[in-house]
Amino acid sequence: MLNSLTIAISKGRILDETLPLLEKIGIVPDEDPDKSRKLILGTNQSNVKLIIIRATDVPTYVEYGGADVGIAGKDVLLEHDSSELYEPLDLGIAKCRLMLAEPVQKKSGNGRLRIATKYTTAARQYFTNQGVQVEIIKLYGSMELAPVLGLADKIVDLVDTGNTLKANGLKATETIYHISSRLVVNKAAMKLKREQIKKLITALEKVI
Ligand code: PRT
Ligand code: MG
Repeated sequence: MLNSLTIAISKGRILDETLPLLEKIGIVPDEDPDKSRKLILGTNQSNVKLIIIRATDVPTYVEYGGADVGIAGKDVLLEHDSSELYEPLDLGIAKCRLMLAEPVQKKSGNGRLRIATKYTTAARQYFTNQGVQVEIIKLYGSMELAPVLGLADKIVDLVDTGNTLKANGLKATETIYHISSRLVVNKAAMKLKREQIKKLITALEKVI
């Protein structure tokens, strides 16, 4: 008798890139997760369920055992205290870069550099390593606006094509981190459901 296994995933690009991987290892949801309003989806494997949550909530659900495993962007994991999670596998999906960006037409700033970002932990670490003192302003979205409206000198944000920066008169100057999505595992589940989780990891390793 197999234990049940719950996998936490977020809608959007992570789900879009995870479903083909799951299909390759023989896990297919009962309904299209993009269309369904259900937050818990069964799959063709009676013991495997998918739970659909916000990207930033994935590490929290997995840490507290609401889900046994999850798929989360490294950006999200860098902002979460990940000592409470195992991170056994880089899935190499939903890739992008965490970058420092500034206005193409630099405005003359004096005093301490102000950085607007949703990624305060990663940004603070980066500037500490550089030995540069900055003021970090936490925002939850639309960081690109901050330099335009004079809230900050620069931003730290995720960049894929660079189109969003460009459209807002910004350019990336430094790569802080190469981001991809990782498989994360609840620590207790890793013990209690060891065989099943190992099987999942091995199967995923073969298809990435
Ligand atoms: O949107 P929501 O608040 O629900 O959560 P979320 O934004 O965390 O979810 P989602 O689905 O947007 O992103 C999930 C994960 O995808 C992130 O945690 C990253 O690990 C990864 N990822 C990969 C990205 C991007 N590429 C990306 N380009 N996440 C966000 N972006 C955004 C970026 O923030 C910027 O606004 O896309 C814009 C830049 O894209 P370009 O192509 O214009 O450079
Ligand atoms: Mg988003």
